Amino acid sequence: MQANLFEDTADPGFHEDHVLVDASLREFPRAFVRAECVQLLNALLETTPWQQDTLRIAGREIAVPRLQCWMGDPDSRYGYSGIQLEPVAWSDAVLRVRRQIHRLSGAEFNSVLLNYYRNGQDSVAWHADDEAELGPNPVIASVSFGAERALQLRHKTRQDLPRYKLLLRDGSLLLMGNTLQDKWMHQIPKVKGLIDPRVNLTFRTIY
Ligand SMILES: O=C(O)CCC(=O)C(=O)O
Ligand SMILES: [Mn+2]
Repeated sequence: MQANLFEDTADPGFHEDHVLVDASLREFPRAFVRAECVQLLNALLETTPWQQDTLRIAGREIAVPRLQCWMGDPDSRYGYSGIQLEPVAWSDAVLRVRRQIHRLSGAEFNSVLLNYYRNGQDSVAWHADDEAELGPNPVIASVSFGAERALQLRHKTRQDLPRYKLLLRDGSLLLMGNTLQDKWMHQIPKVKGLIDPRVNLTFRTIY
């Protein structure tokens, strides 16, 4: 009871910095209070036009292991691994999330990639968000609702550095610093037996 009370009244601006040699992450573990998290997860699940995208690998069409939606200002077209994403218009739920992210980060974002991990079998493989449209050193704001999942990071060239692991909790914001995409890769691995859904929003600026 006491722990919940603390969580519900905790300051959304509370944050912790993780320093990874040549990059940094700023974690706001309680960017959204618990009551908002439940409302926002449901609203995002219900009002987002989720799509099953496919990747072409060695001439074969492979379903991406999660559902996605690219949302943003009309001119924020985005593509990766051969997928071209046309933005859909901002939904009320996502605008509500964006307002809080602008407040906490002091940065502005004109687009967002939403990922819906239906259960532990959905995942995202090792990658860096380093596409040209994002500019040379993009700051990306990653917001999570629903099931807690691990974010793993590994350095692109320094094999001597250990992997870094962070648990992305319900209602958290992770600001990925400006050198992270250049120096590090990240992934969300599959989790056996997990049945709970998770929605992640990565707010970006497209130039
Ligand atoms: O789900 C996450 O926390 C990360 C998603 C991600 O890395 C991406 O969409 O680029
Ligand atoms: Mn990413």
